[in-house]
Amino acid sequence: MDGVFITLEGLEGAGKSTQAKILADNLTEAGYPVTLVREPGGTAVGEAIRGILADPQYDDMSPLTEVFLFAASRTQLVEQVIRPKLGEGTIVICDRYFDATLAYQGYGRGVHPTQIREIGDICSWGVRPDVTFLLDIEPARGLNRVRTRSVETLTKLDRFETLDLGFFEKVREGYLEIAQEEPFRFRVVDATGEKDPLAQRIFELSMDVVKKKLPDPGRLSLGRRGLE
Ligand code: T5A
Repeated sequence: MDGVFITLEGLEGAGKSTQAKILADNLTEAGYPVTLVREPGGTAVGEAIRGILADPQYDDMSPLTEVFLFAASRTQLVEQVIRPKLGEGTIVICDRYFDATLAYQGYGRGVHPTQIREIGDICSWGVRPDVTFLLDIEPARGLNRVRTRSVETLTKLDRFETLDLGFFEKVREGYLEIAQEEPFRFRVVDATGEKDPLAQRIFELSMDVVKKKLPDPGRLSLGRRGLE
């Protein structure tokens, strides 16, 4: 049985992690099996790679090196978690996926999109999201949320969070273009409002996709019980 693959994209501070967690809770409460992962990371190898990518001491990292490191983390995550879980009929929610590489390393850093797509195809094993939420927010507003959190939690900003506004404006433009190219997969949502109404909207839009692919959880559990 095939599961449902949901990804969340957007700039720093857009609220992806917050919304991914709420969506996972809501879908679990609705009775579906759910796995929540993030990129880069989501596996032991991926989290180690995340440490290198986030470390401000590597401010001379070449854009193509970034592409390969994100790709390495993704390969591990797809092989170890995403593909097996989808194979079991689980809903997999991933906080960022291959669109982030196109937006950040492509539009932001200037790596050629053909190179990114070729590497992306290899590292994702052809596993594509069923639906992708682009949480759209003005860069300054998103970064403001992240900087406020950094002060409140006494955590340092990572290598990306210290980049200038111009970089994030290019990334945002890139995301919006990518979304326009694939209107059937993308749902662009305004991320500037309150958390709860946004969470409700994302849940409803997710359910439209989930209901088309998975049996309703009532029947799912009856079927399972029947097999015991
Ligand atoms: N990257 C990643 C690439 O360059 N290429 C790639 O291929 C990939 C996969 C990852 C970095 O790597 C880059 C992109 C990133 O720069 P990360 O730490 O995972 O680093 O970065 P983000 O995914 O951007 O995580 P953030 O935490 O910065 O942003 P989120 O997840 O969008 O925001 P969230 O939910 O953590 O919320 C941030 C703050 O805002 C508040 C939250 O409480 C929190 O304090 N908040 C709201 N406040 C007001 N209203 C709302 N609606 C709010 N929603 C959340």
